[in-house]
Amino acid sequence: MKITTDKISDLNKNQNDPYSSELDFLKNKVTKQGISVEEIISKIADFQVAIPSWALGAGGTRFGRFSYGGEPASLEQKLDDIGVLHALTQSAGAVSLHIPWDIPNDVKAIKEIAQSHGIVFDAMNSNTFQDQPNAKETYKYGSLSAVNKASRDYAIQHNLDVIKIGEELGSKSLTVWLADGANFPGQNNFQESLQNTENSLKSIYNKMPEDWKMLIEYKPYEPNFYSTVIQDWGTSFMLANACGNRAFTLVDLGHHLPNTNIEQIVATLMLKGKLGGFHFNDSKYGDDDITVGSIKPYALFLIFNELVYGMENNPQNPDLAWMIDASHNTKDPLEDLLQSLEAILIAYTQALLVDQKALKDAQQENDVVTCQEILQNAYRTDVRPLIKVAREKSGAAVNPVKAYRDLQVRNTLIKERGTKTKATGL
Ligand SMILES: [Mn+2]
Repeated sequence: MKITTDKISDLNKNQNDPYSSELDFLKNKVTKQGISVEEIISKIADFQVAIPSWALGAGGTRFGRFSYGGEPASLEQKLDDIGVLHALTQSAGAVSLHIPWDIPNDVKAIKEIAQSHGIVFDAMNSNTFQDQPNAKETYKYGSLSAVNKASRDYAIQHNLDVIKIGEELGSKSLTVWLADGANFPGQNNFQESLQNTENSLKSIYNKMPEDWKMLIEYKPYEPNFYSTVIQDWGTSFMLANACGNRAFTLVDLGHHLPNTNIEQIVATLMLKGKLGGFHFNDSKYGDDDITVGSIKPYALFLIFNELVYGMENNPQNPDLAWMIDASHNTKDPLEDLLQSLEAILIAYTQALLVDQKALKDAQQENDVVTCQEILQNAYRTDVRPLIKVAREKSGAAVNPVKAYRDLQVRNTLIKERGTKTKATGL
């Protein structure tokens, strides 16, 4: 299914959602604060988030999986689904692939489909957390960290294969997330596991093309419950430094223990020029992978406040690879992704409204009350009219979820693909 720009502009014309009076009110308010409305609108329009190929079908828990029907069964169909999201929002202009599930049969054809939707290939993701059919070595006891050299070499080669596929598609980065760790005390020698991981990552890094980046993700627990080899940002940072200046830490919001101050981690990494990528989701307990902003929107805003500060003040940090990393057990996956994109843009826009100069002054005066007032003044601003106008200007739907429903996207996908298809890559 392809949504044309004509269809979207018709929907925008006929929508019962006139937002012009709210927009005028907001423009007045923002202009009085000395902020350029046009600059904010163009920053919103420019913000692009990658959609991972594994978020387009119904996810699941280890207890079960409930299909939606019309799920993409091939890489071509996954790109078509992201094309729908991008047509509706103009902010989902990238895909992040997961190998081995997304190996293209015909690279040229896949590139053409992506191009027709305005989608570029963002970071490539390797998978060494499970054994594929006919695998010659096992990852049961770890991959890049394994005591068994054959398993380590097999995992290194897999990452190099992923880079090769990514090069053909035009990707420029590799994301490494390891499930490696231990379920029981005494199972692993911590030092040996970490050293093996460092050596393996260096082997991959040294063979990466010169214009590629390596993004190293961390996670405190799960699937291993006693220890994880790359457990936190400090370990990832250390490994990135050991590899070289094109290796960076990747922060996934769900990969922290409860109450971790993620905004402080972001600030620290950006100061050191080592924040490479960001995975969005939300959680109540752990790596819940639920809709961005659905549980802790204020935390998301505080994180964006540091990201915006870092993007403006830390030229030593590279442009960030933004991606949604979520799973959907009870919502239509595409509607869920639309809600996530909305939440990301809201938090980003609110952070753009923070009066940085006034905040700095208040901090220098140790005026704690004013510091909080400044942050919460931005957070409590309903910025949605700015997002709507940015969308309308860039040819997206003013209200993407409503447009998705008005256009009967899910029903059309079910008619095209049937009810029994299953998206791969989870
Ligand atoms: Mn992630």
